[in-house]
Amino acid sequence: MRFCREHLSLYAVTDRVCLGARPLADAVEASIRGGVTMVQLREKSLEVTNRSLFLDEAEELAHICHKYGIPFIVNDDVEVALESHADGVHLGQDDTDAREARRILGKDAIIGVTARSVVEAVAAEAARADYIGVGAVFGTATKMNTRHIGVEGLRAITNAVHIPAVAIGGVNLSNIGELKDSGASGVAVVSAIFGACDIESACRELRRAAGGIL
Ligand code: TZP
Ligand code: MG
Repeated sequence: MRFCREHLSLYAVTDRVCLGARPLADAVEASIRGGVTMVQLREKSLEVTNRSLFLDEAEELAHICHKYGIPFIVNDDVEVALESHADGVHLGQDDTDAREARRILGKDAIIGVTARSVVEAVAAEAARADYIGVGAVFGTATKMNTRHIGVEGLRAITNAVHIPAVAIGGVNLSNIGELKDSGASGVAVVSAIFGACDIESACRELRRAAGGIL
């Protein structure tokens, strides 16, 4: 699928801890009905303990996202992205290099890279990443050991590169407005989506608010 910066408007990143017993596929479908513009499967424990379940989930989510015409991205694992027919992969600084991921997935793949500093952002752009994920912008309980860079840190990074940036980390309805004029093309959200009781309406409100920051 051809990537455009509008796909970053409201980027849902999955988390099974937030979901509890609720089925992942239902949650993702509800998020899309609520207006999510791109989905990432992020499985921090399964990727190590049960790769075949990770692949099954990726295939199921790829199918759902494609039914609604939005891109589906796999966190970390280039092989799972390839085998599940995902549209791309999101890579941290310790994951596969973006150039290597592009070689494996092909020129049309969507490659995202986490950037927590201007240096990392400039390197991601040089490696032909399609977008950067920048954060943690606000404090977050979802990811351990992450530094909180603030809106100023986000702005310094978006000013340093031409590729689109998505803000991640603690983004919710009450702070999303602070991202106006930050240069972000959208928000990547975990707990304010998948921890919500009503995922569809949470996404509808976040999508409306995300429209206000651009
Ligand atoms: N990368 C930086 S912060 C974060 C990731 C994956 C977690 C964001 O989760 P939440 O619940 O939206 O704060
Ligand atoms: Mg990673």
